[in-house]
Amino acid sequence: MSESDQTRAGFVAVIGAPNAGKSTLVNALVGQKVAIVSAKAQTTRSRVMGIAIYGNAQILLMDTPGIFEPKRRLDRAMVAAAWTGAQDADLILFVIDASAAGRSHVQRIVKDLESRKHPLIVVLNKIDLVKKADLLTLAADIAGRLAPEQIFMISASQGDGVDDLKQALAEILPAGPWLYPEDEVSDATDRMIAAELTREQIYEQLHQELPYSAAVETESWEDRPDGSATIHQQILIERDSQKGIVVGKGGSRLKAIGAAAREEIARHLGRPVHLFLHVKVNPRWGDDRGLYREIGLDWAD
Ligand SMILES: Nc1nc2c(ncn2[C@@H]2O[C@H](COP(=O)(O)OP(=O)(O)OP(=O)(O)O)[C@@H](O)[C@H]2O)c(=O)[nH]1
Ligand SMILES: [Mg+2]
Repeated sequence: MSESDQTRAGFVAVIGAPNAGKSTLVNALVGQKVAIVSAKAQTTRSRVMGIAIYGNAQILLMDTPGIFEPKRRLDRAMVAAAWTGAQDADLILFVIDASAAGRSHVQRIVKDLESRKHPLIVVLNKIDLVKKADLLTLAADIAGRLAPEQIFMISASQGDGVDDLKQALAEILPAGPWLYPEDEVSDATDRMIAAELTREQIYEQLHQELPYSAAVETESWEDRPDGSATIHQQILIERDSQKGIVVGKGGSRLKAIGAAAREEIARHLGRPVHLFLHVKVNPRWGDDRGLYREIGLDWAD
């Protein structure tokens, strides 16, 4: 086998501050949606693997929750999941929102990465929002402090620079057999993805603290003889007073969340979906071990 026939495969941990564009980038590299995205910070709650292929390389991208100063148990579990993802990887991909690079939690991650053991690629994202001169200053600062293998300037949402980055990742990964079937794009089960797609609508359609106080669980799933799926999900919220907001006037908000989520889930599955949403108040869902397991998080003490 010649050198160019040699397959490559490896894990890339995609880390960064909340809202940097990590999940957007993972979706862009994979070429389809495997991770949910929102304009609000702290959207991703657990590690999700997206699988991208470039030439002979299988790039296993670990999307991780944003790294910030955790307060609640859920926050601690999320940040722990991000750093564990980084430890397990062959390469760290550090995504920085170039328009918000001065923020304290970004600077904190830079500091933490100074003593890393892993090879590092830095991505300056959202270049569509930043002046070229500022971008070059930022790149020089990061190069001086972290000495990464490479720095890329991209726009994940517009696709600029994504292909060059993908090629670089493919070239840096170790030689070895592919670790997943070639048609697989994610390690998440359909049950998990369906719950995430409903949660994405909660981030999209509800505001203030509500998305952060909500979790979604797929309760039951029935594949029907006509090829459709009947899915029941529970939206867990922390307080009685939040119920009215989620349900809306005459049930209108819950209906809109359900309609949009159903469409997304049906697109993901490639078949019709009947989606039933139930709202349940549970002030202690953030302390429910079973739910952590369901969403793929380790319990944090
Ligand atoms: N202008 C611009 N916006 C972007 C770009 N990439 C991502 N975004 C937006 O940034 C917001 C956050 O994107 P996400 O992909 O959810 O960010 P994340 O880093 O995964 O966030 P967490 O999961 O909360 O840590 C969304 O509104 C995206 O549409 C970009 O290149 N340019
Ligand atoms: Mg995310």
